Amino acid sequence: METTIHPESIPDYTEPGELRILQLQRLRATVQRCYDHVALFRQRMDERGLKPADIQTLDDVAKLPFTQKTDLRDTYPYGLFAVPMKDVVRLHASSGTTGKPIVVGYTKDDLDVWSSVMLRSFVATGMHAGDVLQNAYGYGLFTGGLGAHYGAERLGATVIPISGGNTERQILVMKDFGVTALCCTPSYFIHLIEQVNAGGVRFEDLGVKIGIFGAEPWTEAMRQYIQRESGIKAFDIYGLSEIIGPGVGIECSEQNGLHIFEDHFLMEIVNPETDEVLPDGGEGELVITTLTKQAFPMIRYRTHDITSIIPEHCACGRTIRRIRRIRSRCDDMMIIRGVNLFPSQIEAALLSVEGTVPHYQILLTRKGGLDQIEVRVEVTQAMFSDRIREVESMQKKLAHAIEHVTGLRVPVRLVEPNAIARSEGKAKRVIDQRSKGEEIQ
Ligand code: DLL
Repeated sequence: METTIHPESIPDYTEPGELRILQLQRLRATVQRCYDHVALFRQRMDERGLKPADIQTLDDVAKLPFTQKTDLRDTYPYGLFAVPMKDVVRLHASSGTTGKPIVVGYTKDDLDVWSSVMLRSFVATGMHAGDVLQNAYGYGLFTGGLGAHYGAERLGATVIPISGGNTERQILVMKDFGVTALCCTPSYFIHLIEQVNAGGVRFEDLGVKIGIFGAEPWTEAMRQYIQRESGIKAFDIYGLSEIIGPGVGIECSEQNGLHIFEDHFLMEIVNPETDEVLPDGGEGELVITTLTKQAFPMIRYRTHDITSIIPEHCACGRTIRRIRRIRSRCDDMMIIRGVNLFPSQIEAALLSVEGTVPHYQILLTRKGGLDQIEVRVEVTQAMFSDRIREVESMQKKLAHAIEHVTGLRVPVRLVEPNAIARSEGKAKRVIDQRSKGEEIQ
């Protein structure tokens, strides 16, 4: 597919040397701004005897203190803002896992940068002015809806601000409004495909060509499933509220890694245990420093997302670097009988077996002081009504596929169609009942 070059996407083609000069200039300005306006950051710099002027090269970023999600909680709601509230024109929030949300703020310039990186993201997928985008990311405090909205408008696409949920209406709009591109979470898109098919319509007859999916981990196997079942081309988009929202990075027509908009976001990969910075290619935790954010700049933010930088140039011609799709969050890693296990491994294994639909949940319990795991997988109606023996053989096949990928024998239980709750946003794949006492099922 040929990539359309929109005038505003030109920075993707900056010479690498030029980019590094720009990054250093912006890094130094960001560090100075944080030092001057964010008490916690200044205190941490002072504790290390560091001054903003000590940042002389890009590698000096490693001297700076990390920022953690707990820092955002501890300074709730506005303690890390670097501008007075009169300059903050928008707030978003992401629901933390415990208690209070994380609050993030934007100046007018921040919103401008956000629209610009989202515009570039859409361009990378081959979208242009004239495309009709069904924006099924949630509007509201979640960054997905409004982030995609303004980027697509800026591109000149027609945006349908339908938000998440209300599947019947989503389908009606897809059928009647000439939709050519759609964005939502990959798990919700799978639900949409199923519901379209249930109404007797083939998804590929709808006219949707491009899907922009993110906000949760998904695998290459899931992409293949989506593309096969829907006939669209599916792109992975990455971002997080603390950095800007969606638009930190996106895949291009090569669909082989996500380009990070490095003129706005400086990336490092660190070993999550030792905090050591890894060379390009090493897998570890993505750490991001914002280079242009005004209201809510982030220095060395620990994303908890596991990936690696792809050292090779991309065939699409962009010189900004890529990361591999996010494998998992560090906190999603399960340790079962001493083996590290990621939900994405389970997903890839399940999708390698025909006859399942990619609705699954991983149930963690504790028995006799040991962590137990069970994988629940939905099967198609046809499969479910088959004889017990066939269900058993399917369970075995799935367990075998998981063992092949992970080296672990994991019990698999087939459940009836629709037994696993559908999400309109981020899917909940892991149900952790380990803290609820023993043997609760
Ligand atoms: O999910 C922003 C977003 C909206 C991204 C729409 C893409 C599309 P948060 O709610 O703050 O923001 O969640 C951020 O979601 O740290 C990752 O763990 C996960 N995540 C986001 N995109 C991807 C992706 C939005 N493409 C957290 N692959 C991040 C895997 C993703 N995980």
